[in-house]
Amino acid sequence: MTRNVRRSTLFSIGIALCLTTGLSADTVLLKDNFDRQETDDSQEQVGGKWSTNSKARAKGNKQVDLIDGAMRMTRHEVADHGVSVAHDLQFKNAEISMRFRIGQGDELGINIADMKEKSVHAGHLCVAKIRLNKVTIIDLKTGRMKKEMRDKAQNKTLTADDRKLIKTKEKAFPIKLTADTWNDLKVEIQDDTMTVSINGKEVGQFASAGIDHDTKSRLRLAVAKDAWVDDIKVVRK
Ligand SMILES: [Ca+2]
Repeated sequence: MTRNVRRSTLFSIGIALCLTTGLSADTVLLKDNFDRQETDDSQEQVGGKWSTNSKARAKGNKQVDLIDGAMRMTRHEVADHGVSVAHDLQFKNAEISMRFRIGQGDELGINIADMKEKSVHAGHLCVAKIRLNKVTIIDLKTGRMKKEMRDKAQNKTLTADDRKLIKTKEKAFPIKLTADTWNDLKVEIQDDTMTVSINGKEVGQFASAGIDHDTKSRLRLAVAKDAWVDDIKVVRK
């Protein structure tokens, strides 16, 4: 057998195996049930390859705590930014699921970034922001986190047209959740479309160019004040 024939035979066998066993391209990138405890509870020891912004933004104060088998993220009073808990993962399309719990007036962002993307501030690509009364799906890459837009916003020089453009990059959906109660969340990213479901029901979906980014590489949980998360799973599609 020539090398090419052998190679194509192996390839055919591979395809046949995939077809007969029904294997798909789905890969579990992350699965964490937070059923562990810190070795020193006074320290921030999240484990599971998570990183936080407590050193950079909260003078090293503990903001992320493992309690009752879940992860609680609480903004420290000295912090100059919301809490961010990040995990590196590579994907274009994925299904991100978790259980979450937020309080009155609070907000949990499922934030996707590519730290190598230089056209935007801090790698921001897209986000699903969850509040008790509203879910907002935002294309940050071609919207408000695009460098020039963000610079203008910082300098307070956004024009009416800029604001109009930014508005087209996000969509909000009304919901009604109970404060301090666990909910199931699913965020699906498929090409340019992000879909959010809560407690098994689709809340809404939004399509925009920035969501289509090929090399997503970081998941960030962004918390305004106080939120709990458990049973997080990310599957690459
Ligand atoms: Ca748990």
